Amino acid sequence: MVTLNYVRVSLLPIPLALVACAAGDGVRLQVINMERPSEGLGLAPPADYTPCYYGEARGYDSNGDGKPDHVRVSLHGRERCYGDDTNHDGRIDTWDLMDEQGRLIKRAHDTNGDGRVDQHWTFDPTRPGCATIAADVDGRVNPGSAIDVCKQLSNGGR
Ligand SMILES: [Ca+2]
Ligand SMILES: [Ca+2]
Repeated sequence: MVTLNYVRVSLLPIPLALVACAAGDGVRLQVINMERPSEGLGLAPPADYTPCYYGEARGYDSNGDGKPDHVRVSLHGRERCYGDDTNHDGRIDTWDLMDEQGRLIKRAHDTNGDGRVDQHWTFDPTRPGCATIAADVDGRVNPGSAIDVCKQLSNGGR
C-alpha cells in the first residue's frame, strides 16, 4: 500500500544516525534521558531509585537490534544504577541500585514483562551473595512476602 511505502522511505535516515553513535567492538552506545525515557525502553526504575533518574545514563546495544539491553547510570562519577534486559526481548526488565561504595543494595525485577516490578530484592553488603526477595504490591515492597535467600538455604541444609 502507498502508506506503507512512504513509511519505509522515511525510516531510512535512522540507521545513518545510529552509526554516528557506534562505540566500537560491535556495541552501540546511546545516551538516554532517564527523566524522560522512551516508551520502548521497558521497565522504569522504582521511584526511590533516585540515582537511576538523576545520573548520566548510557544505553548499550550488544546484539545490534537498535534497542539498549544494558543501561549504566553514573552519578558524580560513580556507577550507581544498572538496567538489564535479562530475557533478551528488547525491553529492560531489571534495575540494580548501588550504594556510594559501588555495592549492590537493591534490585527490582519484572518477571512477566508487563512493565511493572514484581520482585524487590534487597542485598545486605555485609552478607555477600545473600538477598531478601519480596513481592511488589502497588509499587511498594510487601514485607509479609519477604523471603531471605540465605536463611532458606541454611535452614534447608540442616
Ligand atoms: Ca526484557
Ligand atoms: Ca511484571
